[in-house]
Amino acid sequence: MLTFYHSPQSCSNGILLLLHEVGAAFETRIVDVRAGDQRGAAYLALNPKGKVPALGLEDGAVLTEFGAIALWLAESDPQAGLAPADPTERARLLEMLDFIVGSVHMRGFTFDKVPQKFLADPDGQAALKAHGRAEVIKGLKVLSDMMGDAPYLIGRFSVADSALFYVLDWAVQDGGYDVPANLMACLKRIKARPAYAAAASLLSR
Ligand SMILES: N[C@@H](CCC(=O)N[C@@H](CS)C(=O)NCC(=O)O)C(=O)O
Repeated sequence: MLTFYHSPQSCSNGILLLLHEVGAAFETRIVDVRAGDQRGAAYLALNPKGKVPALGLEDGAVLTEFGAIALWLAESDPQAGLAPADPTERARLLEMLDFIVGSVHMRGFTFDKVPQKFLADPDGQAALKAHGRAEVIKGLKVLSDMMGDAPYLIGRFSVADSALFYVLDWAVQDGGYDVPANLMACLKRIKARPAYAAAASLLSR
């Protein structure tokens, strides 16, 4: 059985969705990042990065980083078709995944949501927040253009959409962002998937 370290409403929502997409057997341990659980000694002993998501494997190893966990889950169930085998298609998938997590999330939402983590000065925080919001807006436009008329980022549901899912949810719920129509339609599609219904009770607090 896998052990999933999760904070509802955080980026680990995307991994929760994937765990259900592949029908994994797992137990969930809540690590409430708003309460600071990720900085507790017990959690740091298993993930010194002090972040969620993390995934404990059956042999005791612990995987961290959204992209690594997402690809591991895709490989655990090749039949689910969550990551293409073709090298170029796979590189495109990684390109999207990395852009969503590394840029839209880390350089956009992180600065928008928690500028106080980086700067004490209120004016500096306001500037950082504005920078984060501009990065999110730019990122959503890039993703919208990449998706075009397709139903999902690479045409069919993939691990890239699990990352898209959590950033779109943030954009709609906390951010008041003007989300492009094709991305909104994709979010609606993701929420109509059985995995979303299965995950629902642990997606929010
Ligand atoms: N690069 C990491 C980022 C993970 C991350 O930033 N997680 C946030 C929640 S969305 C977190 O754990 N924040 C707690 C903290 O930074 O103290 C990944 O890809 O998994």
